[in-house]
Amino acid sequence: MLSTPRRSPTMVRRSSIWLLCVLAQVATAIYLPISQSCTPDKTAIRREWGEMAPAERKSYTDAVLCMTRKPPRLSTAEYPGVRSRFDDFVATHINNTLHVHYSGLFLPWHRRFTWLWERALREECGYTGYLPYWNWPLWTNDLKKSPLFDCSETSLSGDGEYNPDEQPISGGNMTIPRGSGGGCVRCGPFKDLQIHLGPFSRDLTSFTEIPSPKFEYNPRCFNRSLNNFVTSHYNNETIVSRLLASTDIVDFQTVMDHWPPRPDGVLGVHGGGHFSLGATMQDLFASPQDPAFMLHHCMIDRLWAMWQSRDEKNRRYALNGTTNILNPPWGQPVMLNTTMEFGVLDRPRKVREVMNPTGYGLCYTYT
Ligand SMILES: [Cu+2]
Repeated sequence: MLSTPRRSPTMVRRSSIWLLCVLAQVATAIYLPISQSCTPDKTAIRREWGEMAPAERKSYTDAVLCMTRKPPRLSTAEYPGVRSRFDDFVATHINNTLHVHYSGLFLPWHRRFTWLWERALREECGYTGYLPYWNWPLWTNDLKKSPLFDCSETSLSGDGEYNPDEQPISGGNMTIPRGSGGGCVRCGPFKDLQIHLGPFSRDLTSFTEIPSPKFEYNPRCFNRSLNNFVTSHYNNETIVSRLLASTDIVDFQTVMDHWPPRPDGVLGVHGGGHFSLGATMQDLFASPQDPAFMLHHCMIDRLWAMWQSRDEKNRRYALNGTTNILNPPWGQPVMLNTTMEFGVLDRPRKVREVMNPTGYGLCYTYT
């Protein structure tokens, strides 16, 4: 009969330590996803601006102002125009603009970007709510009378002063009349807001390099030009319903950026929101300097999330386009394992990590 070889006490000790390690790893692997999993009781609810109580709206704009007073994490030597934590977000947007607009990364990248903003407000500025959204069709008749832009203390400020130099915009097959302001915003919570980055020209001269003024320091007032023509033509209920009725991701992206929904359509709901506020918000690179930027993109994210959840099987992981602006033929197709960059705001993230607002550490829904 063969006898089992006797093991020395040292061997026994080593193997039990090894076993303990394995068990600990297994326990962690099981426990962590459970503790981090997004259950309904833990899910944050993002609400429409007008749905929030006046005090809640004020706490949001207070937190935004707090971000404008906090020191940046980006180096001012490398980014001379970055003077605050708020500017960290603006510069990160500028740095990624040529990859995350009119491309396959538009929806995924901005989902993470707005989430990082919400997290920063909560963790660094004591905000206890969640990111609000700007539900465009509710306020298309008169932006100046909306709770977002009525210039009250519980708004996001309102129109800028009248700037006689602002001109209508001609593009494609139509002309957009000028807005009603165009100058400095002098009322509401952001009346003294100074912006530091941009402005960038609307003509995209290069698709591969960040144009001038890059990250130069250019302090000036925050300006707006409310434009009811744009919001009523491009952000109305009909277009939002058409967006949600999109049959596939290509269709969804088309309506998002073009109306009528053809490649020659002028503005979709995305551009519509930007041009409804004009001035600062119209800047493709530096638009996050308008505090309404995050609420506009929160609405875009909401519509994407709603559209995705209506057909889990076909839409949850649907992607289309490349990692470059206007999807040039040489662009790399966006896949679930494509990496997105967020500079000092976050570690690089895979597209897969943002496809579900209740997965990979994200845990929110919308009213
Ligand atoms: Cu953007």
